[in-house]
Amino acid sequence: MKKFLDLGLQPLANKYLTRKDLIIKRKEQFYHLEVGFDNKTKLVSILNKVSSQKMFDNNYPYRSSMSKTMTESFKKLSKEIIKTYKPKLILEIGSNDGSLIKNFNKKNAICVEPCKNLAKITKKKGFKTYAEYWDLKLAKKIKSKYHNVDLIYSANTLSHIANLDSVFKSISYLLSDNGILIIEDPSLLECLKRVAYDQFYNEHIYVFSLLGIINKIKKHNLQVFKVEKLKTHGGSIRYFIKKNLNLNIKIHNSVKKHLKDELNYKMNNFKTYIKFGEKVKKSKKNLISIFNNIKKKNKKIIGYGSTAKSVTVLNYCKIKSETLDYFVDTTPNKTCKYMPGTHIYIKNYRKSLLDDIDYIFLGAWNFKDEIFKKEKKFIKKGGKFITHIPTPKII
Ligand code: JHZ
Repeated sequence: MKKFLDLGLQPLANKYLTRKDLIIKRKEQFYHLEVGFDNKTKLVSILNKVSSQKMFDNNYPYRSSMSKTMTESFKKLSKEIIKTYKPKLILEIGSNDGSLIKNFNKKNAICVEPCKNLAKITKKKGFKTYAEYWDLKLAKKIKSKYHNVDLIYSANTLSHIANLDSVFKSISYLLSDNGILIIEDPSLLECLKRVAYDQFYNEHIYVFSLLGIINKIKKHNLQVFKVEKLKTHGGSIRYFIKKNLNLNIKIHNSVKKHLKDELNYKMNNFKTYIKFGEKVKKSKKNLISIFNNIKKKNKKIIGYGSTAKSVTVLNYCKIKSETLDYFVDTTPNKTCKYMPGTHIYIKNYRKSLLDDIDYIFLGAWNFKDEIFKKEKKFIKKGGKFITHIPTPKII
C-alpha cells in the first residue's frame, strides 16, 4: 500500500459529543487519516484502521431514511429486484433503519445490522434481524436456518469492513448457485474527478473501484455482470454480481464500458493518485480563503448536514465555530450535540433558523439538489451556499 494523501489527525466520524462530554473534557479518539493505493489489487484504502466495534456501536447516529433521495433510490431498486430477480429470500447486510428492506415482505427478508439501536428498529417492524457483524460465523448460522439465500444486498457497508476476503467468502458461502449479490458504494472514479477527499474517513476503509472489486471477488468465485452509475452519495456504483458457475447470466456491456472509463482515467497508475493529492491541498487552501473573505465582511455562516464527510473537511481545513456558527441537521441522534474534533454545535433543523443567515456551507453536498429544492426561500432572499465540490466556490 503506497500512501498518496495525508489528511492529518482526525476524530472518529459519527462520534458526536454531548454538552456533558465538553464540560468534563472527555478525551476524543483521534487517528492519523492517511490514504494509500495498492498496486497489486488496485484498491484504495485508509492506512490506519479503527476497529468495527469502536465505530459501529449501539449508539450509531446515521440514519439512511433521513433523505428523500435515498429512500426513493431504495424504493426504485426494490421494485427492480422484485421484478427482475424474484428472490424467495433476500438478505441485507447493513440494513441501518430499514429504508430498503421495508419495501420487501417480512417473510422473505433478513436484516444484518450490528448497531443495536438500529437493529431494534427493523426488529420492531417485524423483520428477522441479526444484530451482529457480517462474517463467516454469522453466514453459517443463517445457512443452518434458511439454507441458501438467493439475493444479498448491501449499500454503503462492505466498504466499511477491513477484511474483504472474509466478507466475500461469507457471501459466496451463503449465496445460492443462481443467487445474485448487489452492492453499492461511492465510486472512486467520481471521488477522484470531484476531488471529494471527504469520502475518506475512518468508516470508509475503502473507496471502491470496479478494478478493485473485480480483483477482490474473483478468488471467491464471484463475477461482476453489470454495473450501474448512481447519483447518490456524490456518485456511486451499483455492482451486480453472480457466481462464476452461473452461465445463464451474460456479462453486460456496462462492465466493459466502466472498466474502460477507469482505465482511461489511469486509475491503475499511482501517479493519478499523487495528482489527486495535489488537488486536495489546493482545495483546502481555496476553501479556507473563501471562509476568511466572508468572515472579514462579518457575515454569518452555518453548515447544512452534519455529515461524516464534513468531519474530514473541517478538521483537515481547521474550520471551527469562530467561522461556522453551527450546523443544522434533521437526524435525532446528532442534534443538540457537537461535531467531532471541531466542536461546532448541531441544531435541530427548522426552516426559520435560516432567516438571518448569509451563507450555508453544504456539509451534505451530495444532496445539493434536494436541499436547494427545500431552501427556495433562502435562495430567493439572496442567501448563498458554499461548497468545496468539485472546487471551492460560492453558489
Ligand atoms: P450523508 C454516512 O456518511 C456514514 P455521511 C456512512 N459511513 C456512509 O457510508 C454514508 O452515510 C452512506 C442530513 N440532512 O448521507 C442528514 C439534513 O439534515 O451525506 C444527514 O445527517 N437535511 C454510513 O454522514 C446528512 O445530512 C436534508 O435535507 O457523509 C447527510 O449525510 C438532507 C438531505 C440531509 O452521509
